This record gives sequence, C-alpha cells and structure tokens, in this order.
Amino acid sequence: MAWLKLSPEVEQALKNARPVVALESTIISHGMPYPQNLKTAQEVEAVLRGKGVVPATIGILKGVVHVGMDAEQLEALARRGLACRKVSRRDIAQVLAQKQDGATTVSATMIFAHQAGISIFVTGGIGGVHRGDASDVSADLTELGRTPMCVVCAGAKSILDLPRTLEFLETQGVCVCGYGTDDFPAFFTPTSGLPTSCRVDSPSQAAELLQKQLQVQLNSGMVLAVPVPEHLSAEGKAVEEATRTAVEESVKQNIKGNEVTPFLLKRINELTQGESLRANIALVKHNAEVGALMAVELAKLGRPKL
Ligand code: PSU
Ligand code: MN
Repeated sequence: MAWLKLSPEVEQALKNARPVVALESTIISHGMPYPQNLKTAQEVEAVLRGKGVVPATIGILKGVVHVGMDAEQLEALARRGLACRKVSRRDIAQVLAQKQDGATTVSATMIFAHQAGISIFVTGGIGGVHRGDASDVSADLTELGRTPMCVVCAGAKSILDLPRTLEFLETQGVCVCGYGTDDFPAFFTPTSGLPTSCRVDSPSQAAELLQKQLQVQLNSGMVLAVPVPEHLSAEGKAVEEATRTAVEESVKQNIKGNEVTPFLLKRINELTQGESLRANIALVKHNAEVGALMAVELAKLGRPKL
C-alpha cells in the first residue's frame, strides 16, 4: 500500500511471526514535553527490544503512515511537539489526502496497527469521557469497540470521568481486563474503586484471552489494564488536587475538543512540578514490559485458528 509503509524490521518480524508491539505518537508530541518525550519514546522501544520484541511506533509523515519510525523521524516528531497535528480516526483521510504530518492517538494507532497485522499496542493511558464535559467522549472508546486490538495501558487518567468511561466501554463491548487486579487502575494510582470486567494473572493468560478474542472474530478490542507499581505511583493527593484545578481551568478558559487532553496533561505537570511526568514515564515503561511479555506469549500460540 502506497500510503502505509512498514519499516524493514517490522515487515521482517511480521513475516516471520515474531512478536511486534505497536506504539502511538501522540503521547510523544502532545503527551509530554521535549526532550523527555524523545527520551521516553527511545527507552520504551529499548524495553521492548530487551525482551525480544520489535517496536513499531506509528506516525504520519507527508501523508504516508509509517509503522516503525526510525530515530530521525522520532526526533523530528518529538521536537515539533504540540505544533504537530493530533490525528484520531476522523482526521485520517484528510491528513493523508493533503499529505500532512501527524501524530496518531490511540484510536488512529489501533487502526493502522491492525491494518499492518499487529494485535498488541502499548501506551500510557486511553482517552475517555471527560469530567468537565461528559459529551466529550474520546474516539479511543468507540475505536476499542470496532477494532480488534489489545491496548496495554495503566487504565485511564483521573482527568476523566472513570465511571462513565467504563460504562461507555461496556456499551461498546470492550473487554476491560485487569492485570493481576479486579480494580480498574486510575493511571497514577493502582486503584479506582471501580471493577474491571475480568482479570488475568500472567502474560500467558493475557495472551490466551486475546487469542480467543481474535479467534471468535468479535472485531472489538480489549484493554489490558496494568496497575502502576506502588513504588512508581505519583503522590496521589498532589496529583488529584492538580487534576481538579486543571479541569476547572480548562472549563473556565473554554478549552474544547482535542485540545482538552493535552491542556490538562501540561497543566498537571506544571502544578505538580514535574512529579506527574516522572510517574508517567516510569509507568509507560512498565506497561511496555508487560506488553512485551504478552506479545512473546502470543507469538508462541501462533495465528488463531478461525
Ligand atoms: N492520556 C494520557 N496521555 C496521552 C493521551 C491520553 O495520559 O498522551 C493521548 C492519547 O494519544 C489518547 C489521546 O489517544 O490523548 C486522547 O485524546 P482525546 O481525549 O482528545 O480523545
Ligand atoms: Mn475529546
């Protein structure tokens, strides 16, 4: 496909049924400031490689989707940051038609990873239903309802309305699986007090669950929600307070649409003097470890027999 390019390494790995894990690029451009964003992107790739998994960071350059970005491409995207276009499902055709650059959100990354033949995708947190405005529902949630992909993450941030987010996922038929927990993780803290829909306790159990989901051809996605390890969690109260302040500010300043999430992430980082960013980075790397182990197990199971 002229509009979708696999890097030689990713193409080779997929051909040989070796484990490959997808990574998104909006977390780099809009989720973290430069240069921590670049360093994190490189470290997450290194975590995957360390476990024998090929990383496939996905982004759009001049109207071409790249599945597996090289060092130069990654650096250009990280430097451009918020000036880069944030691309979710609705924006894809336009960005490709007009040959623009773009960073893919969870929703767009799921679409392209699936088209490339990848089934596991690691990130920090998914979008959800916003606290400030409950009609602001992330396209990540509807995408999870329609694309067969396992998104390994630390749940969703408390910038979101978590009860509504989980209800929405249930309506969309998304399997929300806790990794070693029955409690849906709330990103910076391991628990939210809200139930997941099921639980697994090992990478092989997680792989078996995904394999079954693919075999049955549900064509919907699953979330593998990994609680942040206690020693990496951010100071709960400080982040919670900063979150409340940031949400209030976003409402007062009339921040709307796809600018809400980047605004909140930036403000919480400022208000916690970098504490939230530190925890964010550590947690993404931890998710990558779990996602890598799961991908290795999935590769052992082979292609699902339909
Ligand atoms: N949540 C985070 N960090 C992020 C994002 C979400 O903790 O970087 C990014 C992801 O790319 C996600 C997107 O797909 O924000 C959701 O944006 P919105 O709320 O506008 O749908
Ligand atoms: Mn939104």
